Amino acid sequence: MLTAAPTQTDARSAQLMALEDQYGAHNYHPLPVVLSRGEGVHLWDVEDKHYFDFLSAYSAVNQGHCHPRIIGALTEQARRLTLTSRAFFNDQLGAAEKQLCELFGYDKALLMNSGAEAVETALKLARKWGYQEKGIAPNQARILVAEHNFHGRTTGIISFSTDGESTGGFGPFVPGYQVVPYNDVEALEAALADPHVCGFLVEPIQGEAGVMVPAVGYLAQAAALCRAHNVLFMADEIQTGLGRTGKLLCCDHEAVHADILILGKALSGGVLPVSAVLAADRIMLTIQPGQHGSTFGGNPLACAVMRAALDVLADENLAANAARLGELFRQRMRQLQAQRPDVVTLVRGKGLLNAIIIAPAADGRTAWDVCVSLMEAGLLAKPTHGDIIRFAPPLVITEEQMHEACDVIVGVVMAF
Ligand code: IF1
Repeated sequence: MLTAAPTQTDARSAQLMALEDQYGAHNYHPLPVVLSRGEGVHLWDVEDKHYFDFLSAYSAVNQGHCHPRIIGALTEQARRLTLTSRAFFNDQLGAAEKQLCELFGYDKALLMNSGAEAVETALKLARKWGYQEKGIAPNQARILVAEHNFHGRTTGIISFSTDGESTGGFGPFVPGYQVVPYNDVEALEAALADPHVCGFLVEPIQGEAGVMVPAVGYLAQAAALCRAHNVLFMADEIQTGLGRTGKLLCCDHEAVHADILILGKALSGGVLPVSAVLAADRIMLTIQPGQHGSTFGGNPLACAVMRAALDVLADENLAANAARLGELFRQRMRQLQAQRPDVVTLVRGKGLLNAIIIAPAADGRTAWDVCVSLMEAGLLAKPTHGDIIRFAPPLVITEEQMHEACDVIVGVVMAF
């Protein structure tokens, strides 16, 4: 592990943090580290100090930082054609849509940019289908969402958030949503009785809520109930998809084929924003030309990058690697929990989407302080909701790197 001794260029980090503080909106509270280079599971800050990346930009960098095949596709396409708008055809989009549809088993794909845009697209699509195919009265469509959901930050999406931090001061909100408890089949079945319901939007594992893994069978039962009530099962796999939980999709653990599949983040290997909504013709073709779109949606550059990112996932068997090394990680964390139950109270996750719960120390130290100590020891992770630390390294991590990173985590926690 490369670690440089503190030098006067530490001032460089401070200078760059001050720039962001003075000229940037204060909509984040980052850990005090200024990154300047990435490769695979490795990051280096401006003082050339090395870190293991255990956040992967919230699962956008599954293929590892600056993967050469993806960067190659980016630079090759960037020299030819980056954007035409969808006013015209381009020579990258059709092949990219075909690759998506064949890989995930759908008739049609609609490409957008951010994850939130894909979620908004899915919501509009479910409503359109509800009116046109299910016969719901105009403007009466309802969409069910889970308590503690996170699907993005637009005013439309926070309209159904149950998190005060996400909603406070941003009203008024978009109507037509009903919240049901997560991981509760009976509550979902009761809510599905409403004939105005056209869709159920759910994360197969709730990431932001703290890597909440539902009971085995929940997804399969939820999908079956939706089908029985002629309601679209909509899986938001923006964070859990693309190998992160040890299968291509988290829904694959229960052989659930969502009516509407939502992808983002690692769809581009973290190189640029690409998101997608996939569905059968009976659903997707309810949107007619001119009824939805986006300037950059489906641009040639994004398509070339996405195709390389999907190839890397498959060719390097990243889902299988995530399954194997995720087991190893949880095993090491459970050993640590046994040694320091006063600090680590719970370990949970699937594949390489994991979290540990940190008990607040008597002196008030929290998960944030653990993350600062981890940063000083050369590993980057971020707390969520105060006492939970999410660990999500790129899926390219090797067994040796996993042990080395776990040694760092163990060292920090044992010293707590
Ligand atoms: C932030 C959270 C994670 C997502 C799911 C849609 C989106 C996200 C399941 C929207 C985005 C990001 C957003 C980013 C931090 C990160 C995050 F902490 F916010 F909640 F991962 F858990 N569905 N999640 O996780 O995709 O529009 O961002 O491309 O807002 O701080 P996006």
